[in-house]
Amino acid sequence: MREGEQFSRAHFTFNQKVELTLALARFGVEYVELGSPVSYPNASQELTHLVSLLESKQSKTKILVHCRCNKDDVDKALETGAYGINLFMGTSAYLQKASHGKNIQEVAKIAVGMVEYVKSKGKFVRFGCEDAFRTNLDDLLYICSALEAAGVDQVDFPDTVGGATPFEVYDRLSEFARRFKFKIEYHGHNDTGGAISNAYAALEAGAVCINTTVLGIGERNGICPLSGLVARLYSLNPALLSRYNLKELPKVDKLVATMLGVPIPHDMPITAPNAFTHKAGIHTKAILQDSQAYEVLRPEDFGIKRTLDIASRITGKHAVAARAIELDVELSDEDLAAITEKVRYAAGLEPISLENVDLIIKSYSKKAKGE
Ligand code: HCA
Ligand code: CU
Repeated sequence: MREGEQFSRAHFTFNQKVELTLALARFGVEYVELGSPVSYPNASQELTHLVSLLESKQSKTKILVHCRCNKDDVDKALETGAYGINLFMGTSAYLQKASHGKNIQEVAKIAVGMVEYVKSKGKFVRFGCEDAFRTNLDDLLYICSALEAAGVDQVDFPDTVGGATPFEVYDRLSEFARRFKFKIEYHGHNDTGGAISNAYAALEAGAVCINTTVLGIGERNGICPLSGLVARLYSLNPALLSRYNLKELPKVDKLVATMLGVPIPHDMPITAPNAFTHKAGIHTKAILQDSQAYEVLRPEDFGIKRTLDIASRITGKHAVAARAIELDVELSDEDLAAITEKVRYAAGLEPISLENVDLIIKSYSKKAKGE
């Protein structure tokens, strides 16, 4: 939710945050990351309320608070009763210069101080090396050694500008997973369209925590979408996702789209309006025989119905025949061929609807002909 709120069109009210947190908990996410208690006037009270709300429901979902490495901010975050603190600071040369003006030794010193402080309070703490993929390897190793010695639980490696390739993500994270004992987290932006593949590469490299947002919203064009990561993993092995309530996923995406006043993007895995719509005659014929012929995901596992788009100029007789059965209209082979040609011809002139197709089919029914 912290990254999601950085999407320029997002302005979640407190009630919307409550609704969204509960929806995410129903889906079964492990953590909800919320923004800093000092990010806006009521942030601290809202955080406290959301923490106790999840506790009162005995939810397994935990709240983490994103926090600058600043003791006052951390103290306020700890007061909310959240499960843990997500610290962060820029580590790349760009951010050392343009963001805080500190070199890597200074950054490490501040980070270590804050990690030790949070640990002394008995809380989960992770540190995010902002812009990790443009951070000099020696600098990254230096700060990670310091964080490990300080007892950090988890380190996040964000691709802050979304420029990393899946191979870079895999190489860097597998090296850090080999060298260090802390848990590896990945947070990847989508500036070059690779957020889902990069998140997957991170998991293969040993990351155990992947940041996602609903619909992939976030700063600029956002990060890895939740449904994208779910699709990526589900197609490999559904058992990887057995802890989640997959049928809640379309509801979560719809909820956020409604809150933002935007449609679900046409290319969103699983939840796009046409993610399971088949159109070409060759496809619909095969799908009617075996849905796996043209599907790598099973829509019914997400509570979604597959549809055949038969009202098109590239439709085929098998799709028309299936629709006739749905309409309880009996057709001869010649009628079926004639209807298919009519639909293809009509849809070639201008877009037509399923109702138009239904009218054509019904006009061939024995009863209609008799009359
Ligand atoms: C930000 C940058 C961040 C932080 C990620 C993190 C990024 O603060 O907006 O702390 O895990 O992409 O680097 O979102
Ligand atoms: Cu980010």
